[in-house]
Amino acid sequence: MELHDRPSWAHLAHFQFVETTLREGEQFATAHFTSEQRLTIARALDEFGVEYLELTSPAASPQSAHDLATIAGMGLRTKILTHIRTHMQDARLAVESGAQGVNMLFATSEQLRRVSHGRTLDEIIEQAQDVVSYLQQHDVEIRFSCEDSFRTPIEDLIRIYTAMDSMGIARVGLADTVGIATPRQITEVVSVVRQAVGCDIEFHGHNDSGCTIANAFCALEAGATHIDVSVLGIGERNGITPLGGFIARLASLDPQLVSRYRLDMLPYLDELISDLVGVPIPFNNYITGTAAFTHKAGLHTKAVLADPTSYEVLDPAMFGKNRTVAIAHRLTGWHAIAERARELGITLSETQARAATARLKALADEQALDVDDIDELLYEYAE
Ligand code: HCA
Ligand code: CU
Repeated sequence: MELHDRPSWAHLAHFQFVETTLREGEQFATAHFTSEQRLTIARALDEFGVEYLELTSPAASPQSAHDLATIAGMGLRTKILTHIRTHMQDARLAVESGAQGVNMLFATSEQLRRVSHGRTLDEIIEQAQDVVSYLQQHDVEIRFSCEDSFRTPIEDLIRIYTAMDSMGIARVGLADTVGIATPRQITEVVSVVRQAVGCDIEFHGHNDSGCTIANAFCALEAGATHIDVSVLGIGERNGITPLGGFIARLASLDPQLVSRYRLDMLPYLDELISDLVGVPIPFNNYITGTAAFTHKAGLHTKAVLADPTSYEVLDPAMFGKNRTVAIAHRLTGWHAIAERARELGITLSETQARAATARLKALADEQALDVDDIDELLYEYAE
């Protein structure tokens, strides 16, 4: 590739979303979805077009088991998974629920093995074998994940994943449970696992140290096929890869990578979950934050008015959003002021527009202004 060529990202289009607002998202501090809300969320995400929904284990509570069965029976396009421990008891409940697949996990890092089950790798594989055989008899799609994969020695990961792969499961999962992995580490570990197994690879990453979108992206580049996300990234602690943020990562490289989703539903999805968990959408949120498409400084607004791609890597219209050119402040420029005058049906010469802008800047130094103040001033110039 020549340096000036734009890279092609088409090879990344094969990925599938495992949307886990109804499992990981339920582990968010203020999440407590009613049955009706769970159904609303499932329908909306199905309409958006995610390939999989991951739901809370039927072993969690009677209502969880009931809602899982209801959602699995709704005939949605998306496949319904439930997240279970690698236990026969959970596997039986999963089969009874009618879920099409299970995402099961086992703690494998030394830190977690010590506090959670104390088993050796051989014992983990042996226990998994029984559960896998049982699930295979019932035609359930199986994913096996090593909890805390990135604090598990790579030899241990490979030993477990190759054993699971040879049992014929659909996917292995790598989970950055504690949000510690770096993008380069993800690239390395996923590449090694990609070489070692023939099955699909899922990535699940927490955001404790702010790398979750970069990590999911590196996992995809290194050969992961399934990416776990939740709406707004809600999950345990400060959450996981946000659906909208990952969409932004890909759409900015090539909109074709995500054109199969109903992108115009993203604002609705973010608002829905924000309402249900009682947490506002952050101002700096990808795509749906209040400031995501606001341009302010004169140089920026001039360029954006001439060609939006000058300072925008995402087209707001793709997501049913509008850009905002902020003009009521002292950093404003005369191009933006002239544009506002045109919107009001006022014709200004360049000299008039420059003069109006100079007055406005002086005013803005003294007090906060809003658009009405600008409009008033422009009408004065029109007279
Ligand atoms: C947890 C489990 C998990 C599981 C991820 C997976 C994690 O809540 O601790 O099944 O791949 O982050 O490890 O969410
Ligand atoms: Cu998690």
